[in-house]
Amino acid sequence: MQIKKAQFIKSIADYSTAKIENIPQIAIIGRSNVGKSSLINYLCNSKKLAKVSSSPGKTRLINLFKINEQFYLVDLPGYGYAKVSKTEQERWSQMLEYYMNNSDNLQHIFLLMDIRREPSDLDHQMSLWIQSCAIPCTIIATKCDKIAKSKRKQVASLLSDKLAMTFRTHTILFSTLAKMGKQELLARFDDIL
Ligand SMILES: Nc1nc2c(ncn2[C@@H]2O[C@H](COP(=O)(O)OP(=O)(O)OP(=O)(O)O)[C@@H](O)[C@H]2O)c(=O)[nH]1
Ligand SMILES: [Mg+2]
Repeated sequence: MQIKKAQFIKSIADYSTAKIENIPQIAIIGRSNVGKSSLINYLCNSKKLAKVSSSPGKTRLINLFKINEQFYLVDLPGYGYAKVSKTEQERWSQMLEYYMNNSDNLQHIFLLMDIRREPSDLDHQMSLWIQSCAIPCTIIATKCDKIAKSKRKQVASLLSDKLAMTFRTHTILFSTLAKMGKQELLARFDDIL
């Protein structure tokens, strides 16, 4: 796939009342600061389509991007940012759970994992949710530029097992900085849609 057109459509606080088009959705999820917004910008050849921040917790709403007038790419709020209140964290988790249980057009989830980090409790919870909703998933190992080239494949190949995925999950090595993984990810879109 080639991304010819990418538009920001809207930010949604309450998915239950959101008016959106009946087109396929592909969602991007992962802990705060893992690189979700950067990935969207890199894929869409844009510097500022999605807001990137060095301070975690930037994306607090569900952001919808429409790609090639064909499907929505959904930037979900990052989880696990320690400095937000319990109430806010609870709100996030309800928002994500609602979305995952009610988005009938959701065809695939890209679960982003920082290649340097061990999966957190919330990553495990996310993996369980994804599997319990039976949504097909691909793991994206982000920030691959941060570890030695020789180690990347091996470290990334362990993620699926570490996240207790029942099926061996396709894993893509990715880095916006080193410009890695874009073509593989775009090819994945073709497979999904
Ligand atoms: N080294 C490196 N840093 C990256 C890469 N991708 C993103 N970053 C940095 O990681 C930080 C967070 O990136 P974002 O794209 O805002 O992360 P996010 O997952 O959208 O974060 P939230 O919206 O807070 O959930 C920024 O400082 C980025 O510059 C990468 O491939 N390599
Ligand atoms: Mg973001």
